[in-house]
Amino acid sequence: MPFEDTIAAIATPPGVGGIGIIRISGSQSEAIARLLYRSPKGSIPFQSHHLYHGRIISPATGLILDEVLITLMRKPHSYTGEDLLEIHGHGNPLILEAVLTEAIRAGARLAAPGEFTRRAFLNNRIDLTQAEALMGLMTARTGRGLEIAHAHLQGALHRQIETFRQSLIEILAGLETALDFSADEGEHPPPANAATQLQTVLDRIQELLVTYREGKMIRQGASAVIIGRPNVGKSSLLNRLLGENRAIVTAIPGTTRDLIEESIDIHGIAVRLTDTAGLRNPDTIIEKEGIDRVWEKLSAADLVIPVFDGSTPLTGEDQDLLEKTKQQNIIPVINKADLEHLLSDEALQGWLPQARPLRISAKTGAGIPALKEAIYRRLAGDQAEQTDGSVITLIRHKTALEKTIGHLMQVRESLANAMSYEFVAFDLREALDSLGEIVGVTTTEDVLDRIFSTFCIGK
Ligand SMILES: Nc1nc2c(ncn2[C@@H]2O[C@H](COP(=O)(O)OP(=O)(O)OP(=O)(O)O)[C@@H](O)[C@H]2O)c(=O)[nH]1
Ligand SMILES: [Mg+2]
Repeated sequence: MPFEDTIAAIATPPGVGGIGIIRISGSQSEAIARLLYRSPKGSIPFQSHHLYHGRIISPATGLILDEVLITLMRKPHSYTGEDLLEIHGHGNPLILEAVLTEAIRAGARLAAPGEFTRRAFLNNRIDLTQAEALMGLMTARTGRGLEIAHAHLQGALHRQIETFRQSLIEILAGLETALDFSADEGEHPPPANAATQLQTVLDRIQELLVTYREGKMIRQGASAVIIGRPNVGKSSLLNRLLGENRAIVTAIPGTTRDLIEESIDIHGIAVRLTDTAGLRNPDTIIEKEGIDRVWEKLSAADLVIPVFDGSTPLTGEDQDLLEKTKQQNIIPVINKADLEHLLSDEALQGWLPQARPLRISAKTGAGIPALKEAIYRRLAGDQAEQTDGSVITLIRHKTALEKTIGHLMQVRESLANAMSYEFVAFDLREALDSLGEIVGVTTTEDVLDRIFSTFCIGK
């Protein structure tokens, strides 16, 4: 689908940098290059994918705007699938804006956010999952997030969805053939192995769907708040998890006053950990302010880690805290396991019927790997695989898979009740459409607008 207009944008981030890049895509790219660029060698052929050194000169004033490297990537072998010009200049916003202004005077228009990638999608260079993976590459917070984005960019999710689609198309074709055969006899034959085939696809779609919980955590990260009465070792635990002495640790109760936040990577999930002020009846207005902040922080936390001191029996403050976090997603931790055990699991049991406390020592590091594992499991779910297999990370994919499953369940019921072919085929087609939304076969303009508007300008 060729576009009428040629788009242009500064592709490098705002601010000063070693290099700044302007991208121009569309049928006028070469004409713009020929108008603005001057080679020391005189006229050049603009061979595709070759880099040329020279200057950008304002056609109106004859002034040199920048000394650049320029490359023209001719269609269809470019990012957008159109003639794509890249001007690599000096990374000063004044220079880049001057060059961009000349490109616009020469006939380009300013690109909208994500418009280069949108053209790549509309010109069938990439599918929608790959376009989204490009965004994932830019926003990944952990190495694992990057791995997933790379896998999706290579088409892993696309291929998986296509396999599902092919299986459904086969089922549909099988039913049609059966219908043709039965037309003469005027009755429906049993749908042979359609029901088993359908169940296989359904199971595989379900398997992909359950990866969302983990995928979402990997994409957006999670927050975990460490709480407890003073001196139980909250700051020591934060330091131990981080592997550095970030928070002040002393034997004086009430050492931490403010919230201390740092991130760690737990099996690919960027977990923002918050150390907090010890919870007790505050002595001063400063301490009160610190404790108020803890309660505010708790309400938005994905996970709460209440810490208890294993070398002392349970106190009223501990019980108060247990009472107040009853509704939260918690991993209770008994610290100071290196000292004599004076706090039994049973003492906490009444408060925590489901969650068994973990024994750790922030001092020696004992139990820390198990705690990290528990944090990961609690956030990503028990089914999380920690493999590089396809993982979905976007709510858009999750919703489309759920819709697909809904339609396929309908198909299953129709088959079980020996409903007529039309019923079965209708829902099968709906399921195919829902799957098609993921890869972009059946995606509306609004959805495309929503996806690409989250991109940067120049991408
Ligand atoms: N033996 C032992 N001592 C620990 C352990 N963890 C922390 N401590 C000691 O307990 C004291 C309090 O530790 P912090 O980490 O400051 O405790 P906190 O919960 O942050 O205290 P506040 O900030 O006052 O609320 C310090 O003297 C630590 O060295 C542990 O696992 N074993
Ligand atoms: Mg502290």
